[in-house]
Amino acid sequence: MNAKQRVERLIKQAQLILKEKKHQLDTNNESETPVVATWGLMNAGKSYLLNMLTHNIDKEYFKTNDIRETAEVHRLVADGCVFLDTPGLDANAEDNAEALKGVAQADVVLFVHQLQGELEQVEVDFLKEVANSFGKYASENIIIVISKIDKESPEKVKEIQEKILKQCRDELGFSPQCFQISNTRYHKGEKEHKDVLIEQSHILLLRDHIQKLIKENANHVRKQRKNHKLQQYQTELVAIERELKQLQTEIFTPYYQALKKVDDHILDVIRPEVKAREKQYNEL
Ligand SMILES: Nc1nc2c(ncn2[C@@H]2O[C@H](COP(=O)(O)OP(=O)(O)OP(=O)(O)O)[C@@H](O)[C@H]2O)c(=O)[nH]1
Ligand SMILES: [Mg+2]
Repeated sequence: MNAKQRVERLIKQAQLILKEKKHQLDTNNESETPVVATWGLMNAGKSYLLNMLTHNIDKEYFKTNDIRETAEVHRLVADGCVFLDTPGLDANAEDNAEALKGVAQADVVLFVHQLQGELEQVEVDFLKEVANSFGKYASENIIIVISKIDKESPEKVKEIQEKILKQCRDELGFSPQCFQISNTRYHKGEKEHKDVLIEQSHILLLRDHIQKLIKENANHVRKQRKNHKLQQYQTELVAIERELKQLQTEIFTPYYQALKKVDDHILDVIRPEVKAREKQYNEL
């Protein structure tokens, strides 16, 4: 890429950032309905969980599948919230970006992790940036949901939960609430009116917790995330400005050097010659 193309690219980037910044500043978040988003690796049980939280027992509103299913953000309003289902992470870069778009709007993030062991490195990496954007609200408003607990013994679930919470504390610097849930238990419990299964699914506990959180702090969280975003834009703009200045120097340095050469030539060669001619002339 030549210098001209680099300058054009930087200017385009800056224009985009300024547009997004203006959009952020123009949006009055306070009147919006609170947003809850699921997020996590493929097949973790995100869509199934949202069906259970949004009372979709008989019919799947959010499609579920054993293979990669959700490829774009889907939304549903229920219980006074907007619920967002996002594509599973780590299928491809486009899906990851799409999922992050959903998460960027959320007041509450349900990070769904299926019971296979502690958080994978890729999950830790994804959580890092989002936890940062939540600032002091990260511990409250990012909830770790361990799904499919019907597949393991309670002891094993507890052991995995402890490991995950340690990872969050040590590697991510926040201490989230953790819910151990089973979508299938809740589904069966609702269908067959089995209260014990409903209770053992912990879905109602999670639903109540989300409602409580949203009433308490949704607006503050948005402000926090908005400020974080604005700060990020500012940092990016400063970096672009620095790069443009650097390019300016790179572009003009050869011209300055050429000019200086002409200058030096005048000083070294032409001026003495002019002086010599002047002297000759004066001696006439
Ligand atoms: N045993 C058990 N299976 C579950 C549970 N939750 C989801 N599943 C199954 O796990 C598979 C994936 O569920 P989805 O809800 O589609 O997972 P997802 O995270 O939305 O997947 P993507 O959209 O592809 O990222 C499906 O076969 C579900 O039936 C659960 O609590 N227990
Ligand atoms: Mg899904």
